[in-house]
Parts: sequence; C-alpha cells; structure tokens
Amino acid sequence: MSATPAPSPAPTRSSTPELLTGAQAVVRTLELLGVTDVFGLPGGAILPVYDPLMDTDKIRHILVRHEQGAGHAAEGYASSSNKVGVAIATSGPGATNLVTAIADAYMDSVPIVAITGQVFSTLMGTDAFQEADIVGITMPITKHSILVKTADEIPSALAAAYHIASTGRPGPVLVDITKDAQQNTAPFVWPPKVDLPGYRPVTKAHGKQIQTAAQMLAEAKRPVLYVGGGIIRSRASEELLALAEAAGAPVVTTLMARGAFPDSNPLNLGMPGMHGTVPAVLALQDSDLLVSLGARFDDRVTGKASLFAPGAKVVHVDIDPAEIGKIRMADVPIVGDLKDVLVDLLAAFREVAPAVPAGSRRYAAWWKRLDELQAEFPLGYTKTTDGLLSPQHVIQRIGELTGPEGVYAAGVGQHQMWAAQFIKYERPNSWLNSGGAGTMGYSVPAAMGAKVAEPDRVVWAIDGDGCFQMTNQELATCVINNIPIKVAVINNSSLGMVRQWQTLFYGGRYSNTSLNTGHGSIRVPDFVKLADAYGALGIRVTEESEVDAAIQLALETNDRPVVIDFVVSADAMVWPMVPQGVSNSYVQYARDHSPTWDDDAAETGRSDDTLVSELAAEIEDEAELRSQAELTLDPQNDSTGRDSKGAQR
Ligand SMILES: Cc1ncc(C[n+]2csc(CCOP(=O)(O)OP(=O)(O)O)c2C)c(N)n1
Ligand SMILES: [Mg+2]
Repeated sequence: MSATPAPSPAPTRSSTPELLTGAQAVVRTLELLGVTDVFGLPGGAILPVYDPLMDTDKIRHILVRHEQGAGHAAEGYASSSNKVGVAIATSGPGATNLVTAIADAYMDSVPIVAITGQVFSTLMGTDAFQEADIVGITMPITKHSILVKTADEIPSALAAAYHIASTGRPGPVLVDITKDAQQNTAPFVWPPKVDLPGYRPVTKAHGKQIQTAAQMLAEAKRPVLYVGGGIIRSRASEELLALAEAAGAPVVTTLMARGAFPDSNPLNLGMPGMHGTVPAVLALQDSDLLVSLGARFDDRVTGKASLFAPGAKVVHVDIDPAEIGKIRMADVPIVGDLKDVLVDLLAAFREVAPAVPAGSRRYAAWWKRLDELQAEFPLGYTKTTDGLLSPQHVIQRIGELTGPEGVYAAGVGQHQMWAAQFIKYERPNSWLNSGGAGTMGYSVPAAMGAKVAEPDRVVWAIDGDGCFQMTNQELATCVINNIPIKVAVINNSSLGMVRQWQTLFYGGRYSNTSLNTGHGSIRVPDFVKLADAYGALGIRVTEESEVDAAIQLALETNDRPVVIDFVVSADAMVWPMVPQGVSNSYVQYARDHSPTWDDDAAETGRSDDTLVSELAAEIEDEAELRSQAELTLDPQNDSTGRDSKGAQR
C-alpha cells in the first residue's frame, strides 16, 4: 500500500502535556489518527474505553451483535475504501470471537486494527475471569500484535499498529490493553515516538530488475499479466491499465483482484483458477511469461503447482519479499510497491519494446489463440430444469441493475463463485470477499462495514443460505444504526459448494449438506419472516419473472435493510472447474466436457471420456497419496483413525 490515510492535524507538543487515563488516551489517539468509525461490543475488561467513547463526536461506534461481525465489518470498511478498519472487543471470549475475522484479514492482507481489553496486569497468567492470551493466540495470524500494560504506552502502541496495518503489505494488527493500563493516568504526548526497528517496507524496486522484466515482456511471445489482490491494496489500477494497454498484453484477474482491471476491457480474460474462465486458465497454462503483480500463486489458481504454466518464465512483483519464490521460482524477483513498480516498468517497456505497425497487434499469434478460446468457451450456464431459479441469472441481474458503482460482498460457496463470474466489475474496491480463508459468514457484516465507509454506494451482500445463518444477527446492527444494506440470499437450501463436491466426487451421497431453508422444505428459518423480525424488508422470489422487480424494489428501499430470499435450484453447479490437485490443463468447461483442442489430447488422440477417466484416476491417486502421507506424518494418528485422545477425526 503506498500511502497511509493522512491523520488529523496533530496538536503541537505543549510543555505540560495533559494527564489522561489510558482509556481516554485510546479515544484521543484514534481521533488523532483520523479514525471516524469503529465496530465493537463492550465487556468488563474494555469498559474503561467505552466510557470516553460516549463523549467523542469524532468517532462513531457501531455496536455489533457478535464480535466476529465487528471484525468482518472492519474488513469490509477497509476493503471498500482503503481506509483502516477498527474493531473493539473485551477480553477472553470477546477477543476470541474476533479471531476468525483477524485470520481472514491476514490471509487477504486487509488493514485492520483490533483493540482488545485484557484482565489486570496483576492477574495475567492466573486463569482470571475472562482471561485469554489473545496476543499468543493471534501471533501467527496478525502482522503484529502488541500487549500494553501501562497507560503511557497507549498512544505509541496504537499509532504503531495503525502504521503497520496500513503500510507495506497491509494486514491485521492487534493491540491488547490491560484494564489497569486503561484506568491509570499518564501524560498524553502527541505525536508519540514510534520505534519500529527493522520495519522498513521496500517500496522502490531495483532498477536493473525492472529493466530485465521490461525486456522480457517486450520479447515474450505468449505473456500474461497475472493480477492479484495486491493491485487493489496498492491502489495501482490506473498504472496497471496503462501498462497493459501499452503492451497489449492479456490480463487475468484472480478472485481477490476482481475489479482491479475493468472487465469491459478487451485485454481482460477474466478470472483464473479452480472456477476461472477457460481462456484465463489456459492462457496462464500455455504462457511463456507470467508477470505476477501482487498475486501469490494460491493453490486455487495454480492447481497442481508442479504442473502449473510449465513453459513460463516468471517475473514476480510483490511488496512482501516472503511471497517471492514461495510457491514458484521467480526468474526476475521484484520487491516493491506495485504503484511505483508499474510506472517504472511502463517507462522501461516503452524504451525497449518495438513499436507495433499500424493495423497489427503485439503478440498477434497469441491473441489469435486467445480470441478463439474466448469465442469457444464464453462464461455461461445451463438453465435449471426443476422449475426453480437459476442462481447465475439472479446474480447477473443484480449486477446489471445495480451497475459498477455498487459494492458486492459475497459469502463463501457456490454463490461466491457465481458472483465473481457473473457480475461485471469495472473498478477496484467494488468486490469484497473472503478469498484466502474462505470464511462463511463474511458477507453481511462486511457489507455493513462497506456501507458505513461508503454510504453513498449501493452495497449488496450476496450470501448463501448457509453463510447467512452464521452472521445474519448483524441485520439488527444495520436496522438500528440505519445502515441500509441489501442482502440477496441465494437459497439453494443446502451447503451448495460442498454438495457440488459430493455430486462430483462422492457419487451423489449428500451427507449433511441439506439445510431445509428452501423450496419443498420446512424452511427453518423462513428468511422473509427473519428479515421481518429484524425490521428489514423481506421479499421472496420464486419465479424468474419476479427477479427484476424484486431487485428494483430493493434498490429503491433505502430506509432499512432489504433481504431477498431467492429460491434457487440446488442442482446448479459452478463451471468451469479444475478439480483439486490436478493440472490446470484438465479444466472442464462443464461436466464431462474438457476442451478437446487441448494439445496433449490432440497429440495422443485421447477423447473427452478418456481425459475424464484419467482425471478420476489421478484424483484417486492423489487421495491415496495424501492419506498415506497423513498417516506417516501425523504421530498422533494411529491405524484406527483416532487420535491419541480417542476423538474421532
Ligand atoms: C466457517 C466455514 N465453515 C465451513 C466451510 C466449508 N464450506 C465451504 S462452502 C460451504 C457451503 C456454503 O453454503 P452456502 O452458504 O449455502 O453457499 P452455497 O455454496 O450453497 O452457495 C461450506 C460448508 C467454510 N468455508 N467456512
Ligand atoms: Mg446454499
């Protein structure tokens, strides 16, 4: 991330600093850092902070119904606006309720600061009431965590947390403050001395590496700009557009990068990965040069990593040196902030790349192939045959009727993939989702946070019936605090993504995936009644002819949240798909339909059916190898499949 939001003007250092309690210092520091909105829920160990929070008119505190909601709201706030999100919780269970959201923010590099109360410093380590070692618990899932035991440390700890969260590779930072530190007084000194030895994120990359990368891009025959979420965090979309257009190179945008590059731009091949478009998946696979920009070679993108893009050289740009070479060896590693690197790379490319004659295209043969792929394998779906709504149609219409200025926050599952595929994103920060952790329950609170950060935008939560049941309690927060989000429950009455895997890999044995919320079921709960109980507008849609009118009504209703229960078919599946753990060359456009022009298949004359059965065999081999590896590696695992405590795995 290139810039930290500017803190409010700081008071000049006076000769006799004001004496404040630690709790007052928390509020004053947040004010001075420019924080205007925080999400939280009080309890004994954070009570002192809640008292002065009542007096400030600079900070709006939004009382959530569950701390996980506060954490995801802070994430949605940050991801939609590039500001830092703040969540507050009490000690023990309050703090542990934040853990999922903190882990989520860590995986997706979201700048949030979590402030937790801790028991009195004198009681720490005694199993005191509501004591949990939250610094220890969150150590592996935060960028940094700080325990504060004295009042005078509070301004510097919070300022450091804010700085660390929002600079370099963004991420969550936890500040755990003991109750005595909140109650005691100390002189309030601003600006505080923030001493962070060793924390110096590199923003300006090495010129020579950039020259080499530019040369390789100019000489490549089949390059792809492999764009990850780092482009959005670094606010580098414009710079990306300039480079892509100057080079005329194809672009793929990962799940985390949807919106980083306009979908309407003809250079954009769409999303790569397990449920990516065929052109995006195969462009990566067949490329001779991957220019990875803020992406991290996630297994959902690479498939079997050892078989990923076998003929490609790699230029890997990332602000975090730990990402480079983590999964795939980089031929040209570039550590730096994308916003700066892309400007330099474009300038270097212009120096070395030959001009393209009028009327022709750079990488013409490559584009011919990609154009054919796009023509042959466009994103699409088969209409359902059971008379229930096609979820893809519903989601596509939400995107079309709302437009690119909206914000779309998805849950996790099939609906998430359809929302990534069938809504067209034109701007960064318009698509929010839990890409790394895959946290069910992210959507409603993240949408709530986004609506607080961006009140003038239409904000949709595109949720699943399973996910919605994990965090819908934040509808109460939305109603009471006048945060009119719109929720589309894509209700297939099942844990649909798990059910899809059961259809494909477990012979259609649907073990524990039916939720009974939809058509022909007992509807527990009835989402329309649930919305009503919260004071939101609830609408049920069962016919395709009602879809547009319901979306329009939602768009026109801004005095309260809206929940639309779209009763969709449970049999709709997410395609294309690369099954887990195999080469991306096995991408299937739809069930039993692999692209037949695949080089490998063409050379060996193998048919679709052969490919599919080979695929099944490969999956079985993988499963076998994996289970053997688990048995060998896990010392607690005995041959009965139970661990040493006798619990069933
Ligand atoms: C907290 C959590 N628990 C379990 C999972 C595993 N999981 C991934 S998708 C999914 C199903 C989600 O169901 P729903 O919200 O109805 O979405 P659908 O796939 O039906 O669209 C589950 C259980 C998860 N990702 N997160
Ligand atoms: Mg579902």
